[in-house]
Amino acid sequence: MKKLIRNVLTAAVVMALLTCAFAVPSFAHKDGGCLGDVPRTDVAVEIDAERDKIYDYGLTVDVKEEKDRPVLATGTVTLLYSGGVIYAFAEVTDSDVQTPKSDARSESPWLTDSFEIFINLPNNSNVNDVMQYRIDCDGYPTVYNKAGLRAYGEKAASEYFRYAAKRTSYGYCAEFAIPADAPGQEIGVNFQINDIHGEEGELTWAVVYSVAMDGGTDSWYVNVYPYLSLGAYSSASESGLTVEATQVPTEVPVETPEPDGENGNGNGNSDGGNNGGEQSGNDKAGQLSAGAIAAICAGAAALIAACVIVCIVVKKKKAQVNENSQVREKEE
Ligand SMILES: [Ca+2]
Ligand SMILES: [Ca+2]
Repeated sequence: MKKLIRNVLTAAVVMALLTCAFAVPSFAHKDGGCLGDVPRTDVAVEIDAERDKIYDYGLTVDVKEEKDRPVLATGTVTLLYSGGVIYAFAEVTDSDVQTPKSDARSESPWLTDSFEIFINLPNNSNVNDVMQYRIDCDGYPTVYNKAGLRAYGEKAASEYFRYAAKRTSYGYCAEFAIPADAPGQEIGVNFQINDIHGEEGELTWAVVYSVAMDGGTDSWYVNVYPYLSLGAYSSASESGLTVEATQVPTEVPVETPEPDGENGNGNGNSDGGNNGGEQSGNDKAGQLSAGAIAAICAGAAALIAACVIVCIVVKKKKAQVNENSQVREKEE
């Protein structure tokens, strides 16, 4: 009897473990599309809001998308990779650059004319792994993530990246140096321009194109971020750009997420805790897939079924023992 119970429980545990193993979702996601390779370089880049010559050979990404609202300010960001650091030079065309308010800087810095870079270093679907770096039009830096980091201002943010910005005849430019220890690897990214305009200080924004959305991604919707590689197959020197075409990364499409145009993304860009709606949309990104949840439930059901079988067997055995003992008592 004990052997039977042991065998039933062992089978149930094995079944549950196998079910859970197959339930682990794939986190390598390509759904946003590939933006290309960021050339590696040995040429020094100065973080001074001036465009270094070497940027001419960098990877340039357009930042001009938004699916549902008008975009007024657009721009580009040009990227290089050197010594484990992403160098980014953003050029924003904004006809109404407004001086950031001090309370906006300290409490809601997305409500400033500013440029943001989102880095998902593991290129996964976990929104808590995304780092957000922002520089406003006059050079105020902020760093944020949904895992609890909130480093606003020079003293706090300087620990995480180097930065500079200045106004131009067409708007402003911002230059970033962001540590990213992932040479040759693919990382998820998003880029965003926050545009304050008009007497009321209205906010609109532009982000990078996502294949999965056929337009702009939402700020924190990591599932549909596009990705790029860091110095995987190209390099830049003062003599030009070299592309080693044989090392082009393989793009393997995976499960396409459900596009969520609304995404609860009230202003498309606020830092987590400041916008409950946006948080809900991104929580969705960090959740397990429906298939994974179903498989886990199936594993749990197998365990429960095994326990029920064991209980029935034990109950029957007890009843049989009682019956036998009663028979023995009568015989005695
Ligand atoms: Ca520079
Ligand atoms: Ca503006």
